[in-house]
Amino acid sequence: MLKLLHLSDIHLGSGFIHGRLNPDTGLNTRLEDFIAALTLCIDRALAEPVDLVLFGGDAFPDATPPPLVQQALAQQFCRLSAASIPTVLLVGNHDQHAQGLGGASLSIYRTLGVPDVVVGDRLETHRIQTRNGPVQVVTLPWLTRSSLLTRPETEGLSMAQVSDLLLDRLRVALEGEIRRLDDTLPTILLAHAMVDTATYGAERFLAAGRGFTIPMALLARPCFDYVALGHVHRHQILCQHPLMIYPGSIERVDFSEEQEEKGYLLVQVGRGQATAEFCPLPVRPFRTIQVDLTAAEDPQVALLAAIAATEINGAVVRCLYILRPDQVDQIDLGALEEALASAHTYTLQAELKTLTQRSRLPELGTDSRLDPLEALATYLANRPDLSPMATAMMATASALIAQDPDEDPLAPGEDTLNFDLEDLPEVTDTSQQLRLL
Ligand SMILES: [Mn+2]
Repeated sequence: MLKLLHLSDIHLGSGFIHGRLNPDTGLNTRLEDFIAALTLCIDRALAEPVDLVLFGGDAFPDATPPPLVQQALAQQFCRLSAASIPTVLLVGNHDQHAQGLGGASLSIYRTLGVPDVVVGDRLETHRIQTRNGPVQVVTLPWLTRSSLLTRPETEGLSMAQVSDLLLDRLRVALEGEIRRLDDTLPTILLAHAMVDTATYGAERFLAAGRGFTIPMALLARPCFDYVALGHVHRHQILCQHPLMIYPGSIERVDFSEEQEEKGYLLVQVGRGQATAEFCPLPVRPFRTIQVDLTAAEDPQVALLAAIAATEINGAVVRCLYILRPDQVDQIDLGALEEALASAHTYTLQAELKTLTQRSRLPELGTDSRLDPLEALATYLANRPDLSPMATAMMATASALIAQDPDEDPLAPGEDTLNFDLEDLPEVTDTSQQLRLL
């Protein structure tokens, strides 16, 4: 049996908005968090030690990470290389360069010839010699249309037809790899893919429109002893035979991952068998405090109570509260900031809710056709607050409608909208002000 560590979706360098500057290092604290999570994965691989490390793709937010971030990742994977632990780095959608093939942010490891590091940027089979014998790893990086189809082939086809054609191509290409496998060796498929039976999170939006979904049956082939997946940030087991697992991301990329446990997998693989153990990582908590204060007698007290009831120590916190416009003055932001001071970072997001909703004018039903002047008259009849300017508005509207469209509507000498702003009633309600704008 081989022992391997499977991790995925590092996204090193993302989520800075949830961090702050660490004055001691000059780094964003979220970069430090992500590095710490990755360091724990590599520590474990070395401590076991495992025979092989599989990375399921999405090392960075994009294919051109800043040198500082690129180096932070390299420092960790080079520890495996130094310990002669073979590592497969698969290319995810975030690692690919938008134009054409190659240039993926992980290809540098191949260019530099880093010992024991294999880069999976195409569909191919790697025979890898580990301390516990040989293993074959089929790498299936994120596929885009251009990696399997040419433009003339897709011309005039619908999205669904293109998708079917892509899957046909993939089926044939994968079949080719499978036929060349040595069926006496433990065999692993390492794929960065959106599998149709998975439960998605933010990655669905992050990858919008650029990829395609692969049916599970296409990957769940008996020739594979373990299918190591990447791309979906939520850890999940998709299949038992063969064992097919997303380890998920190693840190929370955004609030959509607030409830998800983060970690990596320790997997034992032999020919015809595999078992996996999910190992949670102690990552920074995210907390959402959501409270509707519109019915609260004292909104400040209610909001402070909601904050006090939440474990915010060292967490990334967002505090969402709903207020009536007349309650705005009752909120003391300074006191809220004080109450949130033990959070790692926090945001306060207030939403104003006007309780008296504006009703649609029954006279302006969808079935009746009104000319614009009639519509304006009906509107003004329902807005007594606008009565001081009603006559002027009607006159101006008639003039505008009667006008030759080529003429300057406000040319000198013509009637202009003429009324005294002093005549308007004093408006105190914010919602009324907004309606006037
Ligand atoms: Mn991905």
